[in-house]
Amino acid sequence: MRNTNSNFCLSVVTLILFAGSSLKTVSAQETFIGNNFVTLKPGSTEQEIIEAAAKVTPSPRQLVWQRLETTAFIHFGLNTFYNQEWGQGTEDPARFNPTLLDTDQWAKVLSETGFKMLIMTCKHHDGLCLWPSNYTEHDVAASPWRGGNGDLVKEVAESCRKYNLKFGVYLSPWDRHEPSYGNSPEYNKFFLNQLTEVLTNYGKVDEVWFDGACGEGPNGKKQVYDWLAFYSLIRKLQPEAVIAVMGPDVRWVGTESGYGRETEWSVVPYELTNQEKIAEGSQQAALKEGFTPPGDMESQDLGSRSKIKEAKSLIWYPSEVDVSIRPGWFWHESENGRVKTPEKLLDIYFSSVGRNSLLLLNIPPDTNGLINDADISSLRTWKSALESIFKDNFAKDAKVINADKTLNFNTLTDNNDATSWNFDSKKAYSIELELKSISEFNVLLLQENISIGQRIEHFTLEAWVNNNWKQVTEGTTVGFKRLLRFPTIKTNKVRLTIDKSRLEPALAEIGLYRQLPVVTSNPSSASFTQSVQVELISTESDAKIYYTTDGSIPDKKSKKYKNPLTFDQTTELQFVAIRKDGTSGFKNKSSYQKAQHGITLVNAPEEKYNGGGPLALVDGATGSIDFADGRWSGFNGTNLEAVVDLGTVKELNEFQVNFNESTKSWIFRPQQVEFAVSEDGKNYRSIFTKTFEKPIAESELLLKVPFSYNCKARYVKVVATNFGKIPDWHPGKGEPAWLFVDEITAR
Ligand code: FUL
Repeated sequence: MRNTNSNFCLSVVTLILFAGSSLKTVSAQETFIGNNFVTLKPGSTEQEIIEAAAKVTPSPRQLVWQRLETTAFIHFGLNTFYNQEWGQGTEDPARFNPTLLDTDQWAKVLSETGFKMLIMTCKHHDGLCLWPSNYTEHDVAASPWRGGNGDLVKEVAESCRKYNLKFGVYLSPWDRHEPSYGNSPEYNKFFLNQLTEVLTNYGKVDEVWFDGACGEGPNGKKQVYDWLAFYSLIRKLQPEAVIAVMGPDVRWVGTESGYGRETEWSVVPYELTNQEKIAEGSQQAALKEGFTPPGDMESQDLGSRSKIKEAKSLIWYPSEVDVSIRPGWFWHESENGRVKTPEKLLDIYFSSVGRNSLLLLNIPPDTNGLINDADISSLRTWKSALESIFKDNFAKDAKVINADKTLNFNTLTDNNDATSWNFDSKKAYSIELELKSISEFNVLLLQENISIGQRIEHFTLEAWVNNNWKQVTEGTTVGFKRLLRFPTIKTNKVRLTIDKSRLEPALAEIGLYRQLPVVTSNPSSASFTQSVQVELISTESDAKIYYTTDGSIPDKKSKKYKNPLTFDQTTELQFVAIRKDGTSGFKNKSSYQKAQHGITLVNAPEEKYNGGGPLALVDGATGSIDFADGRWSGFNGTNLEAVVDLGTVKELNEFQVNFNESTKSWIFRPQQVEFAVSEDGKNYRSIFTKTFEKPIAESELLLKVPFSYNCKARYVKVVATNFGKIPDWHPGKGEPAWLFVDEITAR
C-alpha cells in the first residue's frame, strides 16, 4: 500500500497486517480516537471551522504525554564506538563493548534532573539492534558486551521503572544493514517483527519514535513503509503509547535547534501528517542547523485562521522539540567541551516547553556506557535554576478586582491544568489582580485547560506603574503552557486581557515569576593593544556582583564589584550575581586578550561573528573547532583581506593563518590564501600562495595553514578568497558561503 497521498488515512482503509505469524484485519481510523480529529463539512464557513477547531481536544494518551513537559533521548549504539553520527550498516558489532555501562546511572541522573521519560535508540539507521533479535544477526548478541548475552533494551526499561521514568523506544525505519530493505513487503514484515519484539518483551512503552531520516540517494533502495500497519500494531500492543514524528500523535516541531514557534497551535490541518513531507524536511533542517536562527522553521505558522480555513479536517497534533545537549546526537570525545551550558538549556526550556511544546533533550552516553560529568553538571545547574525561578508565584493569593463572581481565582494558581475558569463571552476577557505585595517579576506563565481545547489567539499583560497601565508583554497562542520573559517590572497590580480567542478560553493557570539574576560584561570580550575597561551589569539592582581574575570560580567570598575594571594584560574574568537570600545567578566568563600587533581589514566580518573585533585576529588566542565560540571572524560571501602592522621592521620566519570549516553550517574553506610582505606598507611582494582541495560534506575541521619564510618586513598582508557559491551537493546550493578566520601569526 502506498501512503504518499496527503489524505492516506482519511478514508476507512482496511488492510491485512502480518505481525509475526498472526493475521489481523484492522481499520485505519483506529489510529485516531476521541475528539482529537474532526472532518469538516464541505462548504463550512470560517466561523464554523474556527468553532470546530476550538473543540478539538487531545486524546487521553496525548494529554498524558503533554503533561510530561521534559523528556530525554538517549542516543547510544555502534555510532558511539565508531565516533560517527550515521552508520553505513557495515559496522562490526565486535566494536560494541561499553565495559562500565550502567543504565541506573542514566535513569537516576535523568529522574533527578526532572525528566519524566527516557526514549532509547533501540535501533539507529545502521541497523544494530540493542536487544537480541530473532530476526537479524546484527544485534548485541554478536558483540562482546556481557559476553554476547546482554539486552540493553531490557536494562534500560528496568532502570526506568526503578527511577520512575516512562519508557520510550526509537526504532529507525531506515535500516542500512538489513538486506531486505527496499523490498517493501518483505522489509515491512521484518520491521513489524522487530516492533513486536520491542513492544512485547519490555513492559509498558509510552512513546514510539519514528524519525524521518532516510539518506538513500537517487540510486539507493526505495522502501515504501507500511505506516498504517506499524501504527495498528502499536495500538494493539501498547495502546497508551504515543507515536511520534513519523506518526499520528506527536508532531516534529520542524527544527533540531531546540526552539519552537512563538505561535504554536496544537490543532492543525490533518494534511500535516503527510509522512513524506516530514521526511524531506527533517533532513534539510538538520543540515542547515548551525545557521538556522531560533524559531526559523519550515513554516512559522501551522494552525492560525489563515492556515486552517482551507482544511478538510483538523487534528490535535502537538509539537515536540528534539535537540541534543551536545552538537551531535551521539557522544564524541571531541565534543566534551561543547556541552550546552545551563543558561542555554534554560533558554531552550523557555523556547520549547514555554511555547506549547514538549522538550525532548538528548543526552548521549560515552563509550564506557556512562553519561559524562560535564553533561550531568549542566543538567543539575539547569534543574536548580528552574526550581529557583518557579518556586514563588507572585500571583498566588492575589485579589481579583474586576472579574465576575464565577471566578474562583485559586483554580488559576493551583498548579493543576485541569481546573480552569471559562471567561464569560458577554464580558471582556480580562482579569485585574492586586498582588499580595509589591513584587518584582519578569516571567509570565499561562496555561489553558487543553482538555476543553486550545483557544487563546492573542493576549496582553499590563502592569500598574506610575499611576498608569503599562503594557508588559503580549503573545499569541498559549496552549498547554506559555512562558514569556520581559524586563523586570515592579508593581502590585496587573491586568491580563485575552483580546482574541476561538470561543471562550478556559484559563487554567497564571503565574508571575522572577528569573535568576544575570550579569553581563561590557564589552563581553575584546582584544586591545594598551588596556581595556570593563563594566559588569546585573539585571537586579540589589543583587551583588562578585568576580575573580585568577581562574577561580566566583562566590560570596570573591571580590565585590563596584566600579568598572581596567585590564592591561590578557585576563579571564569570571563573575556572578548573588541575592541577599544567597540565591546565585549563573556564573559567567569573559576574556580580554592583549593583541600582539595592529591590523586593518578591507571587509568587515558579519556583526554576529566578529570575533570580538579585528584585533582578535592577532591576539595569540586561536578559535576552537566550535565556530560559535565567539573568537571566529565570519565573512559571508566576502574575502578576508587583512594587513597586519608589526610596528617596526622585523626579521620574520614563521607565519600561520587558521580557518574553520563546518560545511553543515555553511562554513567553507577558502579557495586560496596568499601572504605578501612589505617594509613601507606600499610595495608588497608575495611570499606564499596555497590553493585548497575541494571540501567534503559534513566536515568539521580546524584548518591550520603554517609555513616558514625568512624575510624582513613591517606589514604582512593576508588575502583568503571566499569559497564563493555553495556547491550543488549542499542544501544551501547557490547561496554565499561563509569564510571563518581566526589568528594570523607572523614572527
Ligand atoms: C534524525 C536522525 O537522522 C538522527 O541521527 C537522530 O536520530 C535524530 C533524532 O533524528 O532523523
